[in-house]
Amino acid sequence: MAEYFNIPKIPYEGKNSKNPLAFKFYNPDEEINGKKMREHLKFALSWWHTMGGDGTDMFGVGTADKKWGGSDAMDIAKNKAYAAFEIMDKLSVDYYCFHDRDIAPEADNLKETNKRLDEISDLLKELMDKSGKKLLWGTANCFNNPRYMHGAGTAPDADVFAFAAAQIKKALELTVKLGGNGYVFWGGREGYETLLNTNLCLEQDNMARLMHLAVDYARSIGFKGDFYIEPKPKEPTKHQYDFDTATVLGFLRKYDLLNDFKMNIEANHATLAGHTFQHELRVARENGVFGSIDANQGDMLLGWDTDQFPTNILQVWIHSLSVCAWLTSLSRTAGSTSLLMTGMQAGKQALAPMLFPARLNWLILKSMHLKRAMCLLLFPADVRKCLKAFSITFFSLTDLLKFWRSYENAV
Ligand SMILES: [Mn+2]
Repeated sequence: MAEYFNIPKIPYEGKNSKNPLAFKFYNPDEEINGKKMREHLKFALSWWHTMGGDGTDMFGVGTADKKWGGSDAMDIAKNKAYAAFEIMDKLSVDYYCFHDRDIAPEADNLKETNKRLDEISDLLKELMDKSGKKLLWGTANCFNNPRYMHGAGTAPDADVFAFAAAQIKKALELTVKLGGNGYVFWGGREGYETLLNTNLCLEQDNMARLMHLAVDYARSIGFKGDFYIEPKPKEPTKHQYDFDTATVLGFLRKYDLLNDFKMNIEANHATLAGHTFQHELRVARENGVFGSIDANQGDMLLGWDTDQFPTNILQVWIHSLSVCAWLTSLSRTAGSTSLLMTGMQAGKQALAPMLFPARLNWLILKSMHLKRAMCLLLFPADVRKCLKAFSITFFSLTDLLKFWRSYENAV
């Protein structure tokens, strides 16, 4: 089998390693609190960004070759699968996630399209059996094809709704076939541009109807996992019905979907909604709907979803607090600093791959001597607010500085 990535498997070499292609902190099989690092948080490769994203933007065509040496569409799809399993192995990533259209290209009709999906999912299953890699979640791409220009579940056209239902039915079958832990709804076009031609209530009734159909069908074919909604406030639609976690919570309660759905929270979607990622994590956690996260970051100088790799070490640390507080099942009033510190330690390690490229930011932070007074002066207002909230809720100032010092030593 041809090799797609001309690099060796990335080893763990510890914090003193000078090898740029080595993990300094993430040691997948190291046990922390009785659980391996790779089991604390399950990292997943996204098929669309990693294997399919070719850098296309509004003003030009793609600049990265993501054909993986293939010539026709099905060739490319197969090579993509081989390449994905190679890079997952080399990076010690145990899970992947996909939209139906990421793994196999759409054909002229539904029957042919589904045949292609059967063929590629057979290959994926074979590669999974060989490697032990797993599917985190599956989803259907109900936003690319022009038929979805006015939405899928919220489309004002019964044929479009029916097509979306059929597409989701197949995506659920694939998710079950590949043993996926979850199934995601991201409704990029489930929204509106103007109320002058939109029946807002009917559209949301229809979207809920589609979700109930999906849940009923999935349970009937043995799907035991969670459904997720990925909130996003805008882009491509101006007003999206799943604006943020609080909005989605209201929707789930209204339509009696809370038993089956949780949130898949993305950092850059949170910031587009005018929130911090931490806010979204906290709202989800405290309402019992914290499901999965997309740990990216946006660019504060841009107004769109840039899906960047997280490089702000302080932000990542603050986000890890939310995740770890959840992992250790701490309530806000428990006040058990030592338990939280243990949780944070585990989380710091588990999130280490995210911290890996952030060394430069960290060096800048270090030069500030980590004095809280300095932080208050130098960090943006939302970070100051977070620090203040945490120091009141969980920490004395001494604890906070102690943790930062141990963190400084670790980095
Ligand atoms: Mn995004």
